[in-house]
Amino acid sequence: MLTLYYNRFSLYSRPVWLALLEKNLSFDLVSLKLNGDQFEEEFLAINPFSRIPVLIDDDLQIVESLAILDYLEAKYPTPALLPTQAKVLAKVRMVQSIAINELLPAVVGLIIHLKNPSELEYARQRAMNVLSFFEDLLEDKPYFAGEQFTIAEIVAGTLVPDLPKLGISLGSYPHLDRWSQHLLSRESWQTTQTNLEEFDNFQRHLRILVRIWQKRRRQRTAIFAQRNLQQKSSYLTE
Ligand SMILES: N[C@@H](CCC(=O)N[C@@H](CS)C(=O)NCC(=O)O)C(=O)O
Repeated sequence: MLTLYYNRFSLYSRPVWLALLEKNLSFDLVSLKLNGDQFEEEFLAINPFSRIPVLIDDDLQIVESLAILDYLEAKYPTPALLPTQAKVLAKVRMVQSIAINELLPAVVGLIIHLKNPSELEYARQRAMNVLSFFEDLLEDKPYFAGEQFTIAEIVAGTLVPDLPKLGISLGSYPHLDRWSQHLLSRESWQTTQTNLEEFDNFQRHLRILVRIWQKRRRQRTAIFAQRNLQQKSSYLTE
């Protein structure tokens, strides 16, 4: 049985949730409140890095969203979410990495830097740079891999459709706009997409992130220190 530890608003969890739905797998969802659940002993035993998503498949525990997506593809290959042709695979992997490494931090920046004009502008330009790159890559194809829906849609498609809510219109990116509208109409997106009110709450929560990060850093320091001490003493007594 598959179990996904997630949170509805987690930008890293949503691609995994979408992949499970797109692959028509049956799974249980366990929602974690990120104001403390991630530091509970029970969860730390599953993920010592105290982050979601985590996927459990019988006796296997997998952390890190990209590792989970690869696992799902290898273990449940139908429908395939990765192309096999080298050139097309390279495009899909590029979109996936750029979405996570460039667009996701830009989205967070657009939300948290409302009162810092230079940081906000950096986030805006960073997001638009990604959009231009994606627009050229997509052209007039239905999906980044051509006719095949892939992980590129699953990862970039959790971020691009929300940009208009953050003040970046897709009007200048007609291919991405059409692609985004199509994704929003899919059943899996309808299930996982946050409505406007939820998205506003999510933004408010992220804006107090700086204070939350400091608190989490202290909590993580204490947990890591205790874990490292236990490791050292078990080594000495062996
Ligand atoms: N590299 C990890 C990042 C996961 C991550 O940072 N998840 C966030 C939620 S979106 C989290 O669990 N944060 C908990 C915290 O900051 O304490 C992945 O790809 O799975």
